[in-house]
Amino acid sequence: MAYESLREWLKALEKAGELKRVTAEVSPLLEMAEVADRAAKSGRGTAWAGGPALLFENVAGYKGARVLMNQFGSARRMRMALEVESLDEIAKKIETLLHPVAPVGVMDKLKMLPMLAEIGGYFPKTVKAKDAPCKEVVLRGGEVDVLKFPVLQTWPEDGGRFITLPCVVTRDAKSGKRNVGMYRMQVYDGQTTGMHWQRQKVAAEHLRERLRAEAGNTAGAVEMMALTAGCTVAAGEHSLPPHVVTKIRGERMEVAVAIGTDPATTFAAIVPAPPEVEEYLIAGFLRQKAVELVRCETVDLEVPAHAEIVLEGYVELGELRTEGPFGDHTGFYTMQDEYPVFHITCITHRKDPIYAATVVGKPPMEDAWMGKAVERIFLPLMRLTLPEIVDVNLPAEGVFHNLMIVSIRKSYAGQARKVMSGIWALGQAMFTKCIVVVDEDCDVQDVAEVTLRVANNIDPERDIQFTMGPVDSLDHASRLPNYGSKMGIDATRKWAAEGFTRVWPTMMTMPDEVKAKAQKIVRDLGLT
Ligand SMILES: Cc1cc2nc3c(=O)[nH]c(=O)nc-3n(C[C@H](O)[C@H](O)[C@H](O)COP(=O)(O)O)c2cc1C
Ligand SMILES: [Mn+2]
Repeated sequence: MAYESLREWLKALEKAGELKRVTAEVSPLLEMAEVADRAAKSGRGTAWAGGPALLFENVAGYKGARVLMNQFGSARRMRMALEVESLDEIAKKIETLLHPVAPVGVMDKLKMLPMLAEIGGYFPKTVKAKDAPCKEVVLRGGEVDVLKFPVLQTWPEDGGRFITLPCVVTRDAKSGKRNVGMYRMQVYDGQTTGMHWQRQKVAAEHLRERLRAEAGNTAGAVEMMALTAGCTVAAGEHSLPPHVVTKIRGERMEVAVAIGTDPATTFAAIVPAPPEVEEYLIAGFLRQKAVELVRCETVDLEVPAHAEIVLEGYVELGELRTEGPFGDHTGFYTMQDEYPVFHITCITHRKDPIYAATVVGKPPMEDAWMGKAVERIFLPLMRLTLPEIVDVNLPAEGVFHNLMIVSIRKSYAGQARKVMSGIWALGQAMFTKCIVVVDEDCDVQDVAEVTLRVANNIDPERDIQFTMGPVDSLDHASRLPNYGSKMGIDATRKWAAEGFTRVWPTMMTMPDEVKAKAQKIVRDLGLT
């Protein structure tokens, strides 16, 4: 049964022994992050499985408040969150949806009906405000103060407090479709926050769409882009004509933010889905039950009815403010940059809201498990474009955009390089700084095996492919912010068709009967 809310999820975690309550007084400034980091990394060994979820019940300065952290921080909890025994189950389900067997006769068509009916049931439903727990308390005007919630500061040199687990809802002005993305929000004051959607993300495109509509395409595309997100061109340095700036300035794009949603919805907000697919539908698909939505009070958007906290407001077109620094999941601080500003017009919340947060930092941490789930679920989608891919590994230390290891079934010359190009063209995989391609007989999940293959199999000058393209805003080494080089390593066996004329040696293995005999002798010696 799907978890309707964060509370139901919390109950399930406690019942499964996956939750620890923290009764000691802990400050949301640095202390909570350090406790959560230690919990996330606890039990770390060769088979690190992640520590428990934490419910802070004694928050310094916030009497009665509760904060949930590390809810996704273990392999088991990630499976529980998506209600599967193995994440590959979801991948298989997606594969069935993507490759329906073409119906031959009437009977086959009839057989497909239940599947279609099931998909129909995943679309979100809208409920009345009176049935939406997220509206138990409604705050407007002078009552609006986001700092009534224990928003964390996670690292000492951070620019301030940041909302770290928000589901940010925007609408595409053209298609009317909603997007839910997780983009951190720096709290400037009780009514104002930053909106850290990177330029390549869907909400940033929604904003650009509005800018294009307001400014017209003649006004200078570069400047318009600069005014949207994460750009070092300061707001005052653009060359838009003054009348266009005046026009853009009073315009708004509505935004709503849900904090503390059911786990499938929270997870859907980080999934790098195609822009046309609403995350509410993805959440419905993942939990196999429609997400209940409710209309916002002051903006034309819908939010999960069972959310703990909802912030409603707008981003003013063309307004930017310095965001950061922020201790990020690379283990480094991401530096200040200019991002849009979120103005809060209304806050609604449950009577005793549970604030949900995460801390990112040097891996492995909670987001490693979310990333692993994305890795598994996206494998069938990658295979749609690149069917030769056998398996993929995004090691936690590669922080998702720095390192991807793929194994392929190689059938023709140059195929490893074709796969690299394909990955760099595949949605958010565009950010991948380093791609390692190995043959299908190499287990990509075994990083030691991969290291051995790569180091042995490459002639560096021949097998390393460099290219240029967009890079993650978190990359601090690229020559320019958001733009730099990438590297692909072709560690597959080289073929004569690729100009390799020497003999390629085989890897050593023992005959099975020798292995069996040796195994028995070794076991008798007490060795494993
Ligand atoms: C904890 C966490 C924090 C994140 N913070 C940001 C962020 O501040 N800015 C951003 O652009 N992406 C951030 N991401 C990644 C996005 O959520 C992810 O790229 C997502 O697919 C974006 O949704 P979209 O494709 O609908 O734009 C974060 C992910 C996680 C798990
Ligand atoms: Mn999206």
